Amino acid sequence: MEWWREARYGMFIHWGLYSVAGGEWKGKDYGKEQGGASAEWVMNSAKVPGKEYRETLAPQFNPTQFDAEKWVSVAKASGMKYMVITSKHHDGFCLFDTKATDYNVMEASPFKRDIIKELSEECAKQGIKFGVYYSQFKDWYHRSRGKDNPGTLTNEEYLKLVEDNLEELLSNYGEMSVLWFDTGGSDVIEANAQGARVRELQPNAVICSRLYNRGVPANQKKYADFNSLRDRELPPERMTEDAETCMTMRHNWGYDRTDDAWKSEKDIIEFLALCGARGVNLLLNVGPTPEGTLLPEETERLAAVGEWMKVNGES
Ligand code: FUL
Repeated sequence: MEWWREARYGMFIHWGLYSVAGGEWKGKDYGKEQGGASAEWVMNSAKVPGKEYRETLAPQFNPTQFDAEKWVSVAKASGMKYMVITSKHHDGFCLFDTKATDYNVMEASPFKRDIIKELSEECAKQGIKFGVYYSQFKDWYHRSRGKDNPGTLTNEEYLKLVEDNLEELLSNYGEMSVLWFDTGGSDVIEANAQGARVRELQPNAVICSRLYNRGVPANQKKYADFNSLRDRELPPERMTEDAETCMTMRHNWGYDRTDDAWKSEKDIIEFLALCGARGVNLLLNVGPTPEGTLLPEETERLAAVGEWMKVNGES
């Protein structure tokens, strides 16, 4: 945990097929500022069947301007010490080369570049810790959700997919420093098995408490290394246990075409300072465009934090 405790500030990246939709489906806005769920939830919000979602968005996912070197440099210059990207969000699409499903960047999209590979290698090169977000429980594409949403896999097959994906993520990308599981609804036995596998394959990786359901008592969260607080949640007093909160720069986590609720540079810096004072790490989110770029509003804010960090001797 040592590097993680010292790191304090990292980059969160929400990127996937939903970035192409940009919070809209068939001309209707499903982004959070419209009172709906966040943009990366569009598949669920607009009740899009898996096949239709894939056939509409995957052929359009071709972010030719993606440049891992740029993203990692921007994070580093902002004083960030680690990076966590959505390897598979709730829509089930894998941003990495996997044999376990063909619903992935190499086979289902024209892009055919392993995003996790490019970013992990660049992070290693520039000395930033690299980790992945992986939605182990919610998967609206693969996992059956009843008669109306059959999914492509049975529950048993789905658990095997998670197992295989973890094996790949933990074996094929060098050092994996963070496993950011999300919204565990799985039972404790399942979660423990997944945690144990992480320990086996990457003993130094740090595991997010969202591997477990929120209702599980702390002493049963066997493999949770740090407590993931809610979005922008901070305790009133300094934490004694390892904790992290996350925050996005506007309303939505994934790219949204119309969201202009940008937090100011001052808001972000003050929140980061407060996180430091309360002993909580901050994972600050960007939602890159379908072309593969960070938005100017994001890079400006990240640069401003970097300046502040320098002036205050933080990086
Ligand atoms: C939540 C997810 O449902 C959101 O889409 C986002 O990824 C946020 C950071 O975590 O559980």
